[in-house]
Amino acid sequence: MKFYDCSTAPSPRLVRIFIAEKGLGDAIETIEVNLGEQEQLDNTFRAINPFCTVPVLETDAGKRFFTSQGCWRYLEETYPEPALLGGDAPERATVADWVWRVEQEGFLAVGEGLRNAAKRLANRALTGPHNYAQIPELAERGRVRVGHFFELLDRSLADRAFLAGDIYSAADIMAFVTVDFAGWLKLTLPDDATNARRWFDRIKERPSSTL
Ligand SMILES: N[C@@H](CCC(=O)N[C@@H](CS)C(=O)NCC(=O)O)C(=O)O
Repeated sequence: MKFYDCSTAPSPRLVRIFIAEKGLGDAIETIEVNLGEQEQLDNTFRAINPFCTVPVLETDAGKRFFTSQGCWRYLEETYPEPALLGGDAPERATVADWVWRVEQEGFLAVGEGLRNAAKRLANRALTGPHNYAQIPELAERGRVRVGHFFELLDRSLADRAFLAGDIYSAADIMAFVTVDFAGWLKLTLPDDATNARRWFDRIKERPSSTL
């Protein structure tokens, strides 16, 4: 299997951590795509992924998956243990609920804040093959939404160890990567978000968190 990665970017990090948690680090060849040099827009990479984004996972049979959640799904079905997308049906549905919520209200909010403000991303306000102009109001809105996401995290973790329940899951991976990603906007979990801070420190102890 091949994994097209960018070591500095948050979306492929979602898959990097998932691969490590499955214990598959040595079984997968990693190919670095330099987003700083805009390699994702080169014809060579477009031939691999016409959507011009990482991560991409390629099976030995040449089948490719173009989103972190597609990559997760393939890895989970192929290597079920440890389950990261939930064990039984209610758990799987709960993990899916949380992954959606964290992506929409956290990950994309940080992206909105960053991509509509960073000078190096002028005209690249959205990822993909098309150029879009930045909208400064969206940068501001993204920052406000991140604050609301932090509040949601803290509230949700008041009565449980992990986002989807008692077991670490892909929802925690997405939320952990999102909190780190928010650091790019110099936004951090507030001091009084004690539940979210406790959860964050616990995830940080996992060896995969450094990837
Ligand atoms: N929802 C997609 C998002 C993929 C994505 O946007 N990846 C970013 C890196 S975090 C990218 O490839 N950016 C290329 C660009 O900025 O043009 C996923 O989870 O795979």
